[in-house]
Amino acid sequence: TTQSNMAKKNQTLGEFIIENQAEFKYSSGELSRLINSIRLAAKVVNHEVNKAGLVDIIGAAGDTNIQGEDQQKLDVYANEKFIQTLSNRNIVCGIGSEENDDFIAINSLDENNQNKYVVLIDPLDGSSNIDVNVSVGTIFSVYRRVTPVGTPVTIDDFLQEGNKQVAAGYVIYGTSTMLVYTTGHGVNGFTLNPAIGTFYLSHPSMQFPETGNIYSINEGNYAHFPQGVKSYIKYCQEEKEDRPYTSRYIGSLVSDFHRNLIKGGIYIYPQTSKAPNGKLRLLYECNPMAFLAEQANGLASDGFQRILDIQPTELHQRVPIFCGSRKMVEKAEEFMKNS
Ligand code: P6P
Repeated sequence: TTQSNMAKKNQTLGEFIIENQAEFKYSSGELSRLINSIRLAAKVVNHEVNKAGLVDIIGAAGDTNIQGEDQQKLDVYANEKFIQTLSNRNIVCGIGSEENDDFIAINSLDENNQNKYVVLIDPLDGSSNIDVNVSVGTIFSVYRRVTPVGTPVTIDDFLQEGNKQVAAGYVIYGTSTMLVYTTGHGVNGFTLNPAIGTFYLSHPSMQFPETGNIYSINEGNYAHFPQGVKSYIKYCQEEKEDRPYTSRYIGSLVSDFHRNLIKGGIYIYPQTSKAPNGKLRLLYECNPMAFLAEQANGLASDGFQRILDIQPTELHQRVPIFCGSRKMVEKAEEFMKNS
């Protein structure tokens, strides 16, 4: 973390972005404008999420997305808001979203389109939790395009290894609404003051504790886990040294990740019989969370290799993920490699 990340009492997100503009290397302020548009969309979506139970915005919109999941109206709403905000500001040349089968090219037929960023987004992850008033989140991932500016954006601009990300983060719509993001210079958390619609730097330079005693996994799938995962779960539960650990599983990736980032812990979504490649998507869930994890001195792997080194092959592909406190991920990988 650089000197400029040192917390300034009550610094706002706007001031933080300006102060750290210099760190967005090669960026002519576009990346700052991109983060600002995420900030705006987050406030708009937060407003709807916070009153979800009050208006007839809940309930399946009748469609299903590519994942075959019921599309809740709030999913659709959040997707539209983020796409609209990112498109209107003429900052990105393409968007890939969990809610859209194919990527969206933005003004790519305009040969004057000098925009060099593409964004991948899960507009409302864990949306099935909305009906039961459990925290949900938005996850985003930003790359510099690989095709020349002024030409149509292609799938290659989206299928980049996670180690090429220039920014990544999430919004968590929880007991408070926070924006947590990185541009490769550490992880910083901003809390929204809804009364005035301003995000304040509340968690400067966030770091995973080296180890922890919380493991997050859906043990309902135990019978179908790989042996290495079964052995690691038994390791977490045995009465020895600093164990047994505590099992905490909210069923909302952003919430489980955020709690582990603050308290220490590991989140695992391994392969199961229903999900032979795991359930979480590489491009707009695992890669952004892996970038954040590593920037916060944690780890993220598929059990064997760094998530950030996986070469994507298609927009909605799924990978298993083990992420969180360094020592806990290393231990889980030991069980995976020796099973
Ligand atoms: P399961 C929510 O649908 C999600 O994508 C993540 O937010 C969450 O961690 C996971 O799936 C929960 O999946 O199979 O345990 O219900």
